[in-house]
Amino acid sequence: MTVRLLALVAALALVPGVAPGETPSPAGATVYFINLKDGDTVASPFKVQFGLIGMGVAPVGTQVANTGHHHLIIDAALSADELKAPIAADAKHVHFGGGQTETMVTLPAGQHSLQLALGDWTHIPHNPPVMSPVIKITVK
Ligand SMILES: [Cu+2]
Repeated sequence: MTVRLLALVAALALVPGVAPGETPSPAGATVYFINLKDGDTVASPFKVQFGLIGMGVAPVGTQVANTGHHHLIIDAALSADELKAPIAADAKHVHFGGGQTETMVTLPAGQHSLQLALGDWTHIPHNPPVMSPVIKITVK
């Protein structure tokens, strides 16, 4: 009896539990800017299109494996700690929780950095994080 119970406990411990900040991303998952590249000059407002390879887009609150929603990081970077928590929601961290794959962005003239980061159904980046390279653009 005791041995059986221990075996059951051991089996339950092996069930992969997904803790906050531990939603896995599949190998090769890539997020990228479809219509912008590093060094581009744009006129504000400008369109930004989000590309995603190897995963799907799902709205906030929908927990489906290998999905997430886009976040546009503007003139900011996510620290190691921030990669384990829900992404902030402010002017520099824009959420697309409805599953949007493009947006219009208004920024003042000058140089700005942009980065895409995928978040899970609770806005936490996947493990490993799925983020684009940072690109620098000039708004004229
Ligand atoms: Cu989000």
